[in-house]
Parts: sequence; C-alpha cells; structure tokens
Amino acid sequence: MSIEVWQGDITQLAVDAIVNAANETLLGGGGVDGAIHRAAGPGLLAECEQLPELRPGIRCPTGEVRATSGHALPARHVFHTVGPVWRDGRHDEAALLANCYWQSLRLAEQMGLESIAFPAISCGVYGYPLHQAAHIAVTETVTWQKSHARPLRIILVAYNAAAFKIYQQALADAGGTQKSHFLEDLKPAMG
Ligand code: AR6
Repeated sequence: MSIEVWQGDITQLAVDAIVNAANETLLGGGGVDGAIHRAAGPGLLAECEQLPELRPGIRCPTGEVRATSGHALPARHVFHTVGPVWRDGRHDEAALLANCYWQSLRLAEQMGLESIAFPAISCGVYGYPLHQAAHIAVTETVTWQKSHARPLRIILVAYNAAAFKIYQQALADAGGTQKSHFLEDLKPAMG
C-alpha cells in the first residue's frame, strides 16, 4: 500500500470520495469549496442545505465530516470537513486538523469506499502553514493505512508545484512509499 500524491484540480478526480475543505455552515465558499460546488452543480448546495443544523448555521463542527453525493462531479461522494483556522498553533489546531483526516478515513471505511482524495485542508484561507499541515496529512494517512484495509487508495492532492514538493518531502520523511501523478497528464486534449 502507498499514499499517492497528485498535483492539480481535485474536482477532476474520479474517486469514491473527494474531501472538501468547507466551513461550518457547509453552504459553500471560496477556494476548493467554491471549485467543488461549481463543478458539482446546484444539487450539491441543495443537499448540504438539507443536512441537520447542530446549532443555528452550524452543520459540521471543526474537525468533523459530513458526506453528500458527488452530483455532477466524477467523484461519487463529497466528504465535507472543516479544518481549523490557524491562529498560533496553540489553539488545538494540530489535533483538529488531524481529526479531519482521521474522521474522513473512518467514514470512508464505514461506507466501504476504496478511494479517497484530500486537498490541503486549512492551507488556503484558513492560513495553516503548509509544511506543518503536510506533516499531519502524511502522519494520519500513513498511520491509518498501517492498521486498516480500506480505503485502499488514499490520494493527497497538491494544487500547485510548491505544495506538491512539500507533500513528497513529508512522505519521504515519514518513510512512506508513494506514487506521484500530475492531473495535467490526464487531459492532453485540453488547452
Ligand atoms: N483542487 C485542489 N486543491 C485546491 C483547489 C482545487 N480545485 N482549489 C484550491 N485548492 P482553501 P481552507 C487548495 O482556502 O484553507 C472556503 O471559503 C488551496 O491551494 O480552499 O481550509 C471554505 O468555505 C489550498 O492549499 O480551504 C472555508 O470558509 C487548499 O486547497 C475556507 O475557505 C485549501 O484552501 C476554508 O479554508
């Protein structure tokens, strides 16, 4: 088994589940959240609106995950998780970010899914330092794979070349085996 590192747009991946770096409302936003909603079409927002609110406006607390279908995406499901907003590293950020990965993997296992792809949760608008977040993503996924058979394929998606290098380095540091792909390789007919 190995962790795969991909570079490109997560909305193009035909996997069982792509993970969305959402906010607690689950009603969409910018970054990868906006890209996923645009690619999935309006049915995704309609399904999110139907999810129960735990408190007014809160459908998914930070560190947890909720599943919807993928609608117009090539992915079958979207797992909406909410990463922590980076403050100074002393506000439980690492544990909350680790939870996003672990809870998503647990849900994928419970749903019997074979493949899951993660963006760099919290590393955009929420400001988590990428090196530290990549270390957490790798630690959680490698640790999960050591003791669980499913999901068989775990993909970490880097949006740009700099993030891709950081993920590769984090995986090498963790002693994890890896396969690397560029999503651009898959669409030679485009552009
Ligand atoms: N494919 C893969 N990765 C992407 C894509 C994409 N299409 N687009 C952006 N990224 P962010 P956060 C990377 O800001 O920090 C939203 O408004 C991006 O380069 O999307 O968890 C939500 O509604 C970065 O590395 O998520 C929340 O309010 C990573 O995805 C808030 O932003 C995450 O960046 C969540 O902030």
